[in-house]
Amino acid sequence: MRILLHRADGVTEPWVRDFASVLPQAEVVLWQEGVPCAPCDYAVLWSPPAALLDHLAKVKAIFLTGAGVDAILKFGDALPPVPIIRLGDAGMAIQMAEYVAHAVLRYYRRFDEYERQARRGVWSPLPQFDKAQFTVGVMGMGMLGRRVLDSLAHFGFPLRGWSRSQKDIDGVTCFSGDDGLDEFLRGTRVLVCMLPLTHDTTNLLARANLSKLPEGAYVVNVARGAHVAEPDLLTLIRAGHIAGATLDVFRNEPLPGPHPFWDEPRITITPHISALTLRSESVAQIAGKIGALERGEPVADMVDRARGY
Ligand code: NDP
Ligand code: OXD
Repeated sequence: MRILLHRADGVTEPWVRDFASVLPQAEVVLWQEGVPCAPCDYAVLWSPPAALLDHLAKVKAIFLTGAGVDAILKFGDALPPVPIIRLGDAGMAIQMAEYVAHAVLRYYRRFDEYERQARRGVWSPLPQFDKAQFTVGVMGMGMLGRRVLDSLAHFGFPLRGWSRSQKDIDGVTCFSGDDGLDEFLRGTRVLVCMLPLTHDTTNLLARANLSKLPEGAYVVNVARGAHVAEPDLLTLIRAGHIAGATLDVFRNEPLPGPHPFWDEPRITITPHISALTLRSESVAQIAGKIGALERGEPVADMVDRARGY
C-alpha cells in the first residue's frame, strides 16, 4: 500500500515515522512539485496545491489532517470521485473548549478591561456582569461546537446554539436555519463562530447580522476568517456596539502587517492555534480508518461534498 503525503510546512519526517509505526506495511510517498511519483492508494493532505491533484487519479480515499474541508472542496470537480475523510476530534475538541472557555471567561470577568486598566496604572474594580444576561451563542453545533457548549455548561452561562438542522440539547436553547438566525443573534452576548466555511456561511458575519447582536456583545471566531466581514467588525467595535473580539482566523493568514486589527486594543489576535492538529493522534486515526476501508467497513467523518462540510 502506498500513501501520498503532503505537508505544506515541509515537516514530513515525524509523519513518516508515525505512519511506519502504525502501518508498517505502507510506503509513504512524499509529494514534491515536478517530481513524478508512483500511483498511491490513499492521500493524506491538508491544503494541497493544485498541482498535486494530478497525483490523485488512483487514490481510493483522501484523508485530511484537519477538521475544516474548505481548502480541499474549493477544487470542486477537479477532485477525484472518492471519499474525502476529515479528522474527527483527534484531540482538537478539548483544545477548542479550552480556547473558547478562556475567551468567554476573560470577557465575563472583564480581564480584557483590567489588562487595559493595568497598562495605565489604574486600580479600579468594575461592576460584575449579570451571568443570567451573559448568554453565549455558538454558531455550528458539530463536533467542536458541541464540545465547547459542554465545557461552558459547567460555568452556568445561559447557552444557545445555531445550526442548519434543528437540535434538541439539554441546557442549550437551540435555533436553526435562516428563520432562527435573528432571534439567536438578538439574544447572544458572546457570539462564538464554529461553522464550516461554505457558500452559505461565507460573509455571514457582516454588518447586518453583527448589528443584531446586543450592545456590548463580544465575538469569538475560531472557524474561518471569511465568515467575518473584517471592516464591518472593526467599524462596529470602534462604534462601541461590539465590545471586543477574539479572532483566531483571518481572511489572509498570516494576518498582514499593516492590517488595522493589529492596532485595535479590543481585538485579541491568535495565529490560527485554537485547535492544532495533533500528529500522533491524527496518524493513528487515519490508519484506523484506512484499515476499516480496506476491510470494507464504514468510516466516520466522511465529507458531504454537496453540503460543503
Ligand atoms: P462539523 O462539520 O462537525 O459541524 C458543523 C456545524 O455547523 C454543524 O452543526 C452544522 O449544522 C453547522 N452548519 C453548517 N452549515 C450551516 C449553515 N449554513 N447554517 C447553520 N449551521 C450550519 O464541524 P466541526 O465542529 O468539526 O468544525 C467546525 C469548523 O471549525 C471547521 O469547519 C473549521 O473551519 C473550523 N476549525 C478551526 C480550527 C482552528 O484551529 N481555528 C481547527 C479545527 C476546525 P448541522 O448540525 O445541522 O449539520
Ligand atoms: C482545521 C484547522 O480545520 O486547523 O482543522 O483549521
